Amino acid sequence: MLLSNEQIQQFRTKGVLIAPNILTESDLQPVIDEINDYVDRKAYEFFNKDKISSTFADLPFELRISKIYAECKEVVQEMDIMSMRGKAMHKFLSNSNLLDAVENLIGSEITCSPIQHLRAKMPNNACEEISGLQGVVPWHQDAGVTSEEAENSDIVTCWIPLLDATKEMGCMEVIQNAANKGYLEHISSKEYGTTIRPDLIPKNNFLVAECPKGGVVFMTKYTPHRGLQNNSNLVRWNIDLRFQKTGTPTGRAFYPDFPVRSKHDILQMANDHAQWSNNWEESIGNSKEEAFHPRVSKTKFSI
Ligand SMILES: O=C(O)CCC(=O)C(=O)O
Ligand SMILES: [Fe+2]
Repeated sequence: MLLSNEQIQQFRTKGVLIAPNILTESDLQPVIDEINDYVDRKAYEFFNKDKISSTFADLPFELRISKIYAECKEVVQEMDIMSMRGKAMHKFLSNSNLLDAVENLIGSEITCSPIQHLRAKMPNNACEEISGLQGVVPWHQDAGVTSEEAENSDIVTCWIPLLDATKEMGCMEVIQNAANKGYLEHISSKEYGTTIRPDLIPKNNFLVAECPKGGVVFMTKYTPHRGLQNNSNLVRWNIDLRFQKTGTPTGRAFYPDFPVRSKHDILQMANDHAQWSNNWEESIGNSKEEAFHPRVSKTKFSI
């Protein structure tokens, strides 16, 4: 869906835009069906190995995985875009309603960054220990988890809920009008993960970024944000994708990026699921991740 001039202006000045009605049910449903199939497969696999007490087959999308997770955390081990490598998800990466809006923000030559995730943020009562893509995320800028070579890349984060994301469910919180400060030093601690140095976190213009299904939260790579705790009984499902101008570094050169919209290029990987999937498989197999240097400061800082 195209953005209005007012929305584009808002993104430029505030560094964040919550835009409802970007995606339709038929854009999202194939992705949800594919995730449901994955959860179903895992449920039967674990049930047959006596790892869980039930397949929880009668529970809906927003509940089922939390019950499985409470009994067996392994269920999320391979649950991300690059490990599932599903056909519907691959197709969604070049969804035209989404790209129409992205084009309004970064122009018509668009590359899909390999920094992309599927998150099932678990209800706080699902079990005692919740971490990674299932847990809370501390204050950060996406530039803080990207290497410095992407400094000049114009990257837009698209945070896409798969059901209405409310404060109670642990939607994001964003700091508006702060992206123009550029990169803020990040530190990494065992307890908090990678986060903006606490004394550098802006003190005002907070926005709880509730977003209805079909909507998208757009952010720049310098927009400070965090993921709140899920205090509801439901799983807060979302995907977060990043798009940027083709030809600019993604900050993860060893993972596959590919053009998804262009007036000149042939969109080969966007049209070829097998090629995309193989590229991911190979680069994960080569585990070049050791070569990845996020911009986290090495200096000690206690929080
Ligand atoms: O989903 C969350 O809670 C945090 C997501 C995030 O940091 C991102 O999409 O960049
Ligand atoms: Fe983020």
